Amino acid sequence: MAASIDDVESITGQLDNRLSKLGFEVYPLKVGWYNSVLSPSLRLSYPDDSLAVLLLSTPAMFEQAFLPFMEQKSCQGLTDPIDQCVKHCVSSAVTQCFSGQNVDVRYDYELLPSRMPKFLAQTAAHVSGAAFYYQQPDVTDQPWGQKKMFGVCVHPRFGGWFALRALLVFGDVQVGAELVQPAPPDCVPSREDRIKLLEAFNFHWQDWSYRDIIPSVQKYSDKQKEYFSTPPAQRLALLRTWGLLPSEDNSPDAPSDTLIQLSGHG
Ligand code: B12
Repeated sequence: MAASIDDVESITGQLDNRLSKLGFEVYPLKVGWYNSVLSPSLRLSYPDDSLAVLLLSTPAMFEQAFLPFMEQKSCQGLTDPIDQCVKHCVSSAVTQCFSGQNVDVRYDYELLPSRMPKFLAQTAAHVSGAAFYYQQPDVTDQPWGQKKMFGVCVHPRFGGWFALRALLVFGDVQVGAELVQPAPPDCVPSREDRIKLLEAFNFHWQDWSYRDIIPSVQKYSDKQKEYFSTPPAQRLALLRTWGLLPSEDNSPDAPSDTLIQLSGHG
């Protein structure tokens, strides 16, 4: 269907209505904005005018969605608890808002058979205007020689205290020129700070410092920091000490720490 700007606002509004109270933000984009910066093998196979929506989690997601999800004993099986929670929130919202419609939901942790991610979350964040993606070429006169430095997105309100979670592609919704591409706010404009940011993200990401490259309106709570700084294989044990999972002795069905497959991205 050819969609007007009102239709786009209705789609993002319905998602926002269900997901903002759980600590998520939603940003519309056109597939063409994303595809135009990628090589053909990484592009999404949808027409350029197709509508997509990027979802990210803010610091509030942990307390507003994850802990209640665990308290309701909704976590099951062998996949990462945060990934299960995000999937539960997003798929319930999509089913409730768009039942019968063709929505391709891609999560940040999913891989294609080629082992490439199902979508490049940072590229989607940049082209949707959600968060500037600072990459190696964004630093003039680079000090790192031949070394490959991973890039990092900075959100104008949350700095680095957020995670990119999913891309929803509405293959049947085509938007025209009324949806204008917003530039992501360049909140780390100086060369010196960009070097500091990329070095913190690549060499010291465990100390959280890259997340504080700009002041943020909200950060991860101490509990959330404890969770994400625990190695993925020990997170189930931590959830047990918090009383959010049955102890292994009492429950033969409890997921095993050694079998669990974890993405671990926070
Ligand atoms: C694989 C992966 C890793 C790997 C490899 C990292 C990498 N970047 O390749 C490892 C395990 C090392 C890793 C580690 C971490 N990761 Co990681 N990781 C991912 C994952 C799943 C895929 C990244 C990937 O493979 N990209 C493919 C490469 C080729 O893409 P690229 O480098 O961006 O190159 C493309 C762009 O340059 C684009 N392009 C070209 N020209 C232009 C121009 C413009 C303007 C634009 C916008 C794009 C563009 O084309 C290129 C491809 O051809 C993403 C989630 C996702 N689905 O995207 C998270 C992700 C990047 N990781 C994330 C994080 C936070 C981390 C860690 C801190 C761990 C943690 N606590 O979660 C560490 C930090 C890095 C480190 N020091 O090790 C976050 C980053 C958030 C942010 N603020 O940017 C992400 C987005 C996950 C999330 N849920 O939020 N990670």
